[in-house]
Amino acid sequence: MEEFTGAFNIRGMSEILTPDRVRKHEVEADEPQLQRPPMFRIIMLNDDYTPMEFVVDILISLFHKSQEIAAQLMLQVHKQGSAVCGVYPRDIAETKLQQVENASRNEGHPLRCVMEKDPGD
Ligand code: TYC
Repeated sequence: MEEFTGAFNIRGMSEILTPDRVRKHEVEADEPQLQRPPMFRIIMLNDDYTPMEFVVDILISLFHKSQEIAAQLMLQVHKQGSAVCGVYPRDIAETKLQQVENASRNEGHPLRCVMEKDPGD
């Protein structure tokens, strides 16, 4: 008779089985999930030409800020030169940079962001 167990955390299996159908040798004990990806800050940079309204629109559409927070952030960048507008895993951060660049160039604006590893991460 086969031995069955109700344990979860099944690895390398191509199909999902209900716990009572899983053979013991196919199951590993639960392990703590300690790994998470390094995080990167997107820093928006000021320039003298991009219209304020366009920056606010970008912060709403690409960084999911509310109208009010977007306006505050835009003014922070305008007055202080830069501000963090989001923190993401590397590939998402790279995509955001590209999206800002594409949207800005399409409209003829020089708006730019840079990314840096989150120092608090
Ligand atoms: N400084 C720009 C202006 O006066 C506005 C601006 C704000 C541009 C934030 C870029 O990231 C930026 N029109």
